[in-house]
Amino acid sequence: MRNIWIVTPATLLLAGGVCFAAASEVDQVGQKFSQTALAVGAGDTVHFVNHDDVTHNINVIDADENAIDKGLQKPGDTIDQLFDKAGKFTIRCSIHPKMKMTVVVK
Ligand SMILES: [Cu+2]
Repeated sequence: MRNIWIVTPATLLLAGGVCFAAASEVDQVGQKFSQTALAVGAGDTVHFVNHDDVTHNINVIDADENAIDKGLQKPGDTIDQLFDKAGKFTIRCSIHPKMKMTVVVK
């Protein structure tokens, strides 16, 4: 009897032990982030989803206080941020100063 192997790209990735990028979601509800801290791997993307009925904003601030302003985020909008380097980042909303969370990239 002959074995038939079906090789898909996913099989190759798993067999090779290759790390591949993942995505995480953070919700904005009640003018808060759904978590205060999130750990991701370098190369991962975080989706910030505005579930509120007010406009938010995403600022990504690194350990050297360099900020990336991702702009205004209307209700229902998603802002994606790729974290391609290791480090600790603070996420803030410039409209609601109490909205703050940390993303640790390993
Ligand atoms: Cu906000």
